Amino acid sequence: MFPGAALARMIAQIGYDFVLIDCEHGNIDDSAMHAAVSAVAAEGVSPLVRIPAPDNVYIKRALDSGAHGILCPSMSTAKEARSLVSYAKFPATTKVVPSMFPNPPPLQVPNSKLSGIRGVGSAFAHAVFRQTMADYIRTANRNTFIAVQIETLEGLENCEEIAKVDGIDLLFIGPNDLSSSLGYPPLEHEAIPEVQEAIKRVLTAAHEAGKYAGMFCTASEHVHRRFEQGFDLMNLGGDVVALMEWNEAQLKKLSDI
Ligand code: 3PY
Repeated sequence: MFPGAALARMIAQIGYDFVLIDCEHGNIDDSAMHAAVSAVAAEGVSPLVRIPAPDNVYIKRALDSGAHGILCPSMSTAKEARSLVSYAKFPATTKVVPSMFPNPPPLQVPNSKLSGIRGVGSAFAHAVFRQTMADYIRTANRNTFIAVQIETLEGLENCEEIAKVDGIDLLFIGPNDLSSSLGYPPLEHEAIPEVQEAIKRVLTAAHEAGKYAGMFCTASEHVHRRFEQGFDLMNLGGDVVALMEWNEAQLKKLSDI
């Protein structure tokens, strides 16, 4: 959530598989997002960007920075999910000019169901992937990861259809928003049976569609429990909370001074 390449690099060095750069709720602008993506990738860790909304501009900016994938909040319908995928995928190449492009055509994007409308032109993305630009363009449609958050009643009701959308790789539960959307206090979600049932529904929807399921977690015990339940990808808290909790705990121990 905090901007800064040094901070992003340090978090990447801790041992995580990915670092989520939060441009939805975090204090991270476009320029800080670029810096964090490069810093995380340089440590051999995957930079994922949580974009503010399912908007073509945000998606293009995140993927053009070289992010290995995006996480989109509040996905509501399969139609919206299809648009999201199309913004994140280059158009498949359907024609070649043999005289200009020897075998294999250097910029050809394989024709597949994942053809979209992503614009070509980033000078950064291929470097973050340690590829040539041509290789990046050829492989990005299958290498960039697309995750969507199920965290509203509407998203929950449509989660089976959203999971089936080609190109959506993972359904990620935002338990606090999901709890709010179901009419319960956000931070109490662990104790609310209806929210827990909703969480199971999303997990099942993802796996039945052959996709991954993930969940926002704030502590290692939560990660462990969700892993045992069958979830595939969890985050673990965040920088701001970690900083505050450590300081509060240490300061409390000094309260007798
Ligand atoms: C949620 O818990 O709703 C989240 O989206 C976490 O940021």
